[in-house]
Parts: sequence; C-alpha cells; structure tokens
Amino acid sequence: MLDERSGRLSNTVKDAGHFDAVIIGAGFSGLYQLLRLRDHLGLRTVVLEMADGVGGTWHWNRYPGARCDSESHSYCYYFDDALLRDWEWTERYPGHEEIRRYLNHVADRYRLRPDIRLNTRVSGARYDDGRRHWVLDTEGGERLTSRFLITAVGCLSAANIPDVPGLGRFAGRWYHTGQWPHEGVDFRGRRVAMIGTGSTGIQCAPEIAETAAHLTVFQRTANYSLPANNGPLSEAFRQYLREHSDEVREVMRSTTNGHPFRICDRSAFDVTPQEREAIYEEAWRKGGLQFRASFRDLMSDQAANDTAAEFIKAKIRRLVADPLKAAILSDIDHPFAAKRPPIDTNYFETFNRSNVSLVDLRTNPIEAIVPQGIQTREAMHEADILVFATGFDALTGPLLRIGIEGRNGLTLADAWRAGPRNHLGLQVPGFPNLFTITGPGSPSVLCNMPVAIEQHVDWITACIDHMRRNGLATVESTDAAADAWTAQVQSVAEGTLLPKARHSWYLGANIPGKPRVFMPYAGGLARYRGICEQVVERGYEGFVFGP
Ligand code: N01
Repeated sequence: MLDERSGRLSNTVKDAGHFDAVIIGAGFSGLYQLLRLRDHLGLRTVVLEMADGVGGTWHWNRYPGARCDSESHSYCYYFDDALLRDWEWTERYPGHEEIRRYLNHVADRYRLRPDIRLNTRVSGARYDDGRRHWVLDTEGGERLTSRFLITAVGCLSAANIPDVPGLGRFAGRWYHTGQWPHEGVDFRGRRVAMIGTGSTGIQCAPEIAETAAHLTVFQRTANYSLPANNGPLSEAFRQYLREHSDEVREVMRSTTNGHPFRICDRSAFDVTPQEREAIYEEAWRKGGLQFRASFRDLMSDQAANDTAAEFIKAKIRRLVADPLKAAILSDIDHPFAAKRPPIDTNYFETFNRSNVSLVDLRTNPIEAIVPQGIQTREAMHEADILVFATGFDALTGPLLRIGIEGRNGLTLADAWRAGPRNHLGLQVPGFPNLFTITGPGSPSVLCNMPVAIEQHVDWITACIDHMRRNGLATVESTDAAADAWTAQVQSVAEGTLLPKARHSWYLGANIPGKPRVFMPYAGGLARYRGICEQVVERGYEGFVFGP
C-alpha cells in the first residue's frame, strides 16, 4: 500500500485509532485480558473479534452434542468471587449454548462490549521498529496501531478440512464441526457420512444418529473414550460449591491439569489386579477425565498405562454387540490419554443402532468424494450430508493465519518454520511487545483451559504493569531463553507417554507438511506456574526490556 512509504494512510485505509493494547479474539482469554488491562491498569485497550458475537471457540462449535469435557464448576473464571457466586451452571458438563450464555454474561457484567469490535478480522499485524508499535490491518480496510499486541485466538480455532479429492463435486451439503451453521443442520431422513473420531466426532455421532436416516462413521484411528455421566447438578452439589470455592480454586491451581481433582498418589502396581479393576470400574461409573487420575503413573509408565488401556478396550468390546465393529473400535494403537481422551454419552452404544455403520479407513481408505457420497477402496457410501469432524490446525494454526510480521520483516511463519519457538509460550524473539495467551510452549490444551488462561493473563498484565512503573517501552524474549525453553518443552514431553501417539495433533501430525514438534508444555500447570513466578523473581530472566 502507498502509505508504507509515505507514512500516511492511503485513501482506502481508514485510521481506526491508536491503543495501548490490541487483543485479538473475544473468547475466555480476550475477555479477561481486556478486563485486566482496561480496568486494572487503565490502558486504552480494544478487542478485535472476527465473529459477530463473543465466545471464541464456543461461538463456532455449535455442532450437535458440543459440550465441554471440563466440569462446569471448573470451566469458568475464578478471579471474582461475586461472579462465581452469581452464576449457576445447570449440568455437570456445560453445553455450548450455556458456555456462550456465560461468556455473554461476563461481557455484560464487566461492561466489556464497548471495547470489543465484532465482525473485525485482522488481516495482518506488522511491528514498526522505528515507532515501536504494532500496525494492524483489518479485512474491512481499517488500520490500528498499538504498543502491545496480545493474541487471544484460542488453540483450536483454525479448522482442518482435509484435502480429499472431489469435495467440490459433492452434490449434497457438507460442514466442518468447528464452523457449524448457527441455524443448525436438519438431519431428518438424510444419509450422513461423518469423518473423524476425535472428541468432536465422538460427541456428534450419537446425536446425528438419533435423527438421520443413516449415519456412516469413517474412522482412521480408533480412540479411547470415557463415559461422561453427564446430568443436572444437584442442589447439594451447588451448595457445596458455594461453601468451598476457595478450596476448588486451590486444587485447580496446584494440580497438573488444572482440573478440580488431584491425581492419586499411587502406582497402578501398588494395588492387586483385582483392586485395580475395582478402581477403574468405580472411575468408569463416575465418568469423566478423573479416570486418568486413578494412578500417578498412567502417563509416564507404559505398563501402568496398559492396564487402563486394556480396561477400556474390554469395555468397548462389551458395549458393542457386533464383533466386527467392536474389533475396529477397540483396535487402538497408542497409549491411553496420549491423545486427548474424549468423554462421551452413548458413543460406543450408538454402533448398536441399525442405522449406524462404521468404515475402517486403515484397511479401506477414502479414494475420493464423488457427487453421491464417499468412494472408498472397497465400496461406495452414498450420502446427502458430509460432516467433517476432522479437528484443527492446532496451537500454531490460529496464530500463523493472522499474518504476523516482527522486527526486520521476520514473519512468524518463518520464525516457526521448524516448529514453534518461544519463551514460556509467551513471547517470540524478534516480536517485541507481542504476547500469546495459551500458545504453543505453554500447558494450554493439556489443561482445563480457563485456569491456564487466568494464569497467562495475570502474568502478562503484571509484566505490562512492571514496564509501566519502570518507564520501559518494549519487552522481548532473548534467543537464548527461547532456545532453552523450546528444548525444555521437548524434553519434558519425552519424559511422558504423550509423544507415543505419532498421529496426534499435539505433534502437528494431523496437518500435512506441519513440523512434527510436540507443542504444549507437558510439565503440568502447577510446575509451569512456578517457573513463570521464578522468572519474574529473577528480574524477568530471559526477557529484555527497551526504554
Ligand atoms: O479433532 P481431533 P476434534 N481422513 O483432531 C480424523 C477439543 N475438543 O475436533 O486420529 C480421515 O482430535 C482424525 O484421525 P487421526 C479437544 O481438545 C474439546 O475431535 O488423525 N480422518 C481424528 O479421528 C480435542 O482433542 C471438546 O487418524 C481424518 C479426527 O478426524 C480437540 O478439540 C469437544 C482426516 C479429528 O480428531 C480436537 O478434537 C470437542 C482425514 N484426512 C473437541 N483428518 C470439549 O469437550 C483428520 N481425521 C472441550
């Protein structure tokens, strides 16, 4: 654009103001970051959000059955006791509508809306080294400048639509679960083909099967799933929460995964096989991710993990009546929870319905999408509707698609060509005053997200406050700190069973051409929090400030 040279805006670019901080995204992260910077530090702050409402991930994920796998009383902010007291969740796991209602309530309660610009997609962000500020362009032709740029874009917001030949010729309609139409999809009387059996597909399939004429599930990798055992929250439990919110907060802040329960401090081999079976049986009956917390060594010791894996595989074989389907569903090739374990409501039981079939893509891969459905090597599967429950270009995808350019024209895509490299998952060398909330290199997706988000937002806010008090204009990670942290992220992951799922999105393996690097920090939220605090105590070790 002409203005690059003249330093002035061209006629087509509208000056949309200068800010202390621009935040991209109005989900859990963006809303809380706005509140902290605007109301606690008094900074001129704006949130840019591409959607027409607040909610982030939950604005888009409206597919049938979309529900969080963190328990509702833990999937919320804990920074304000009054907010905690006033909001009451209805079910053990919150559905997508209820989470959106909650986030809209937060936006209203703290008068955040005047500082959120909806329908505003950032098309590029460039650091101007001379002026020491970020220059952001929007798709609508606006330009904003800001001293700080904070990405609050979520980890799972860039949809992965596989490049299957022939999709453009499909005669019916197709949808990705992460871009679900707000008006819903009517499956009545339709033949539906659903690709993908991650958390999303596992939530979606039972709901689609209820109304569709026929559902065909295309499974590439068999997956573990635990019963959610969802249901309404009792008044007694609500009362317990009212009286124990400090305790719940403390447990979430001090545990590995930020959930409101502790991992049992016993090995799977401290008990007899009969006792172990009874422990798993009880955890299965209770439902939810707490199953993974039954023993301390499930994520570090293959033999311990095998005991849980075998228990779940045996359950699948018992739940699914057709032995062929049961064999395909239980033929799982990776350790339990090495991919994020879904929790479900009647997923395996759905395969006992006469209107549900299963295709094993390992032995019978998709050859093409044709006008009337999906052609696999062995058969033609006719369909009126295709559902892609095929996940996301996780963690790096949402950041790279913004088009971020740091100092000396270095793009984030170039800086991360070999995989994400940053310090504490917070800052990238060459990108001054850019902070990423729950980006790669932080515990993020291995945790209950709101707990990880509050920790990141509080750290970023304290860092900016430190700069303000000390008259510092810029902050940036050093190369040495980013190298050391990136190496630590890898070595911590290697100490667990997580990288053994070679096809996991934690490793970027679901996106062709993406570097295979374990992206989240696997050391746990409590340890990570301690490291972040120590860095501050040591005078922001690994960060350099400019006047
Ligand atoms: O995505 P996924 P998701 N051909 O990547 C398959 C969170 N989440 O949307 O395993 C055929 O896990 C792919 O196969 P494979 C949660 O963190 C949370 O289900 O790569 N199949 C896999 O089966 C979760 O982990 C909630 O071999 C293809 C599936 O599609 C994350 O989102 C609810 C394919 C994708 O599974 C992502 O879950 C839902 C291809 N070309 C989701 N490409 C909560 O409750 C991919 N697949 C908070």
